[in-house]
Amino acid sequence: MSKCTEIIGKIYDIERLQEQASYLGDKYHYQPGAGKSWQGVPLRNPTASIKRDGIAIARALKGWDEGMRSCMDTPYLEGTSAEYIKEILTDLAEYGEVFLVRLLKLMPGQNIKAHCDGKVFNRDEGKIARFHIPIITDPRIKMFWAEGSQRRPSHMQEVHMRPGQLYYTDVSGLHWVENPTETTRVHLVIDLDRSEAVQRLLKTASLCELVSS
Ligand SMILES: O=C(O)CCC(=O)C(=O)O
Repeated sequence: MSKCTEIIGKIYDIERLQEQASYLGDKYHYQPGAGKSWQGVPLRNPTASIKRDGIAIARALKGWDEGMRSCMDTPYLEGTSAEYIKEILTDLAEYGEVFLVRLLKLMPGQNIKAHCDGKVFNRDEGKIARFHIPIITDPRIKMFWAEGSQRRPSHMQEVHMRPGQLYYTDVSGLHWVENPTETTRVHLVIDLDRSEAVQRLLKTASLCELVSS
């Protein structure tokens, strides 16, 4: 089964998204353990904290019921500056409860190291479905999935996610991101309850091309 799925018909206004991301751009915080190369702006988390987002995320992932289900808007989602992002979240809330929401920024020439986020994100039996909406990207920036090891994978998938389009990603297995360009990649990353409506949405979606297997 594909690890990445493009959701047909879910395309958002890229100009409005870019405008909001540029307003929020100077509010980036470090992602836990990722140094300065990969940064995030917390938009929803279990403490509504903008300063201790790493701890809030850890809490969310630890006990998904108490953690994820208690996610709240942070101050960055207040006011008109994030109005369009809020519209998108309202649209997606029709499918499943909205948990953690972040703007994630990967610096030029930087990679997100290979890692697994756990069974809770599994496409078939997980409890959380992770979606991406790319806001700023370049066709050369790709996300990879591998079965087995990164160096000697038995299966591999490589996907460029196009701006403004909604994607589902299964981050339960080994995955990583490579940005070999001069562009700072910015994605809106949204975790939803893997409800029955979300599962139906995934069935009507197109599978991203498998480039090697
Ligand atoms: O693409 C991103 O910024 C994050 C991807 C990732 O590694 C994850 O969701 O765990």
